[in-house]
Amino acid sequence: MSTGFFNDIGTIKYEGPGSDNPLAFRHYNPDEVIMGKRMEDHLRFAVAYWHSFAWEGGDPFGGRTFNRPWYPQDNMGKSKIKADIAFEMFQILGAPYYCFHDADIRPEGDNFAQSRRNLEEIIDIFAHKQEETGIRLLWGTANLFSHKRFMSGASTNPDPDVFAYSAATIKSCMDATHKLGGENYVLWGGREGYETLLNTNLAQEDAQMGRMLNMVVEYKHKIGFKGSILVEPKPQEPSKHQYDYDAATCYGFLKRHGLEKEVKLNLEQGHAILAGHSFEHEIATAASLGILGSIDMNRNDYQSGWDTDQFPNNVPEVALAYYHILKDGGLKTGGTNFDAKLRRQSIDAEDLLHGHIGGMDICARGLKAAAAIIEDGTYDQIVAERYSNWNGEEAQKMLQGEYSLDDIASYVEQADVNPEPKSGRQEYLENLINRFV
Ligand code: XUL
Ligand code: CO
Repeated sequence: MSTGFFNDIGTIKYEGPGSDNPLAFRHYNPDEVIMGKRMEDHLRFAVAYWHSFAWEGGDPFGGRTFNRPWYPQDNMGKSKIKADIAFEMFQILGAPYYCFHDADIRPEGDNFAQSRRNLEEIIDIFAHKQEETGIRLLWGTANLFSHKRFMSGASTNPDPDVFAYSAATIKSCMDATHKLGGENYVLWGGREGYETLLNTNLAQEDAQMGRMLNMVVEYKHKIGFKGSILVEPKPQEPSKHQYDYDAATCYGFLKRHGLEKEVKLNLEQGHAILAGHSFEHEIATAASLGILGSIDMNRNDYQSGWDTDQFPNNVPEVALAYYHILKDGGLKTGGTNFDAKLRRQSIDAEDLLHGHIGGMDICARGLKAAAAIIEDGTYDQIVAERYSNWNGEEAQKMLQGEYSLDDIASYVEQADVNPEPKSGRQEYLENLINRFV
């Protein structure tokens, strides 16, 4: 039964590129087969509960701008209304997945046990709704950054009681995710970092964070959770410096704590930009290290320098992201989560639909372009050719460690090795890629 929140708008349909209906898809066609797989199964879209249903439209200079029937979000009755409308929106959009933090979906209790009971009550409702609608959970996570108890970090807090409270919260969120058949569990280190080095012991905080993630992995195996454990890199905001800075930094952390085979990454476009990278840099880096898990597909405003969490609208950027994902074999347990929010002036219920429809269409265009690049093959061939001399016998011996530095030095003199520079062909490659995007 419709809640009426979306004015009884029916499900959004694919109408093709010529459609001028703003409430239709022009490119996202779930059943269209791309490289042997349905588009829906490639993209695995998820709606983020927090931005669409918990965030009230505030910014550092002003409060709530939205008016929603589930405000104030401080009691179970309102949480249930919010759940009804959230699942209605997932269905209208035809989004196969959603994601949540504990704090998005339930009111905070007077103590930990009450908060956990509130969570469990809502999880039972979600389980029922999932069964009714076929909508699934892409990932669950714990909000270990909003409440003031986490102001100095969660697992990296100088107070062991906060570490313990965080561990208990993560356990309850892993239980909830497991119960709902979630396909991943995410840890974003919201305040796992520092505001000033003057009060911070880096080695101590690294040990705490490493122990917490090891416990998460131990618990995953204990309960038989089959999904992936994902860490989400971000360099700063809210903290001045966050330890999970970027993909490469996270890999170092995982290696240091013996977790590189157990944990993968959830990469966010906006976080990549904050770290001074491109999104495709983060994706390609994770893929090359074997730890690409899932993506948060939301961009930042390039002028403001903040994590503005906007819906994607740049096809060339999105195409390169999906190119590297396809080359890595696709998203597997991961998905395309819109960790994206409306602008605070977009106060209508319908704006929530426009944001997602546009994002889904942009991703579909990016995916199609990426597939076309791969199917054409010219680009891959040029890159392969660039390294092709490494296939030679002597080059392979150098790479495999059969020659030492002095062996190679003698060879260079004997054979009078005198390399001729070759063009990197950047402009040619840019033009080639632009043929597809
Ligand atoms: C914050 C962010 C989070 C994580 C989940 O920048 O991206 O929403 O995705 O905690
Ligand atoms: Co995110």
